[in-house]
Amino acid sequence: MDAKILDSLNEQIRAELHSAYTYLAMSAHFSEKNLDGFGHWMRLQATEELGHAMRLYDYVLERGGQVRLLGVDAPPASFGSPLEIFEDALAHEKKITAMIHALYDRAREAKDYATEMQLQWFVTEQVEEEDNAGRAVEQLKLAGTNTSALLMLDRVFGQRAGEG
Ligand code: OFO
Repeated sequence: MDAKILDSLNEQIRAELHSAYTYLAMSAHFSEKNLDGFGHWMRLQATEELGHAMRLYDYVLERGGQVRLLGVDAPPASFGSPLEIFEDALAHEKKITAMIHALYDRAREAKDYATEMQLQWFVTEQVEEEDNAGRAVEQLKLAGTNTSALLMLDRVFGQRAGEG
């Protein structure tokens, strides 16, 4: 595999692990605040992110490349309101989408068709990721400062089921 593509894939593994770390920190924060539904949602999201990292990890190995696990930055130690947290999640997903698109471009330029195919799954997944976070932001905006509405959303988010 092209060395630059391999570096970018290892970088993407790091980004997905960082996403998992970030969502796990958000989950812990929500649980500490007794918003267990949002905590559950974030915990599942962290698990999904780990799955994304492992999908790339397996792919690199399958292609005979070297998996290099890079350092993962610590997530923030404190968080704002539920709305601010989901706004951060949406902004984070937009950054991840941009990374995936840049990686896709690189695979195209290198005529690395297998990597391009692999990344197609991620392109589709990012549409869902942004949609999920975006809908949460809009719902939290609707709830505003209404505590009953917030608690109702917490219950709804607590019903999120894991994938597969
Ligand atoms: Fe891996 O999609 Fe979110 O970050």
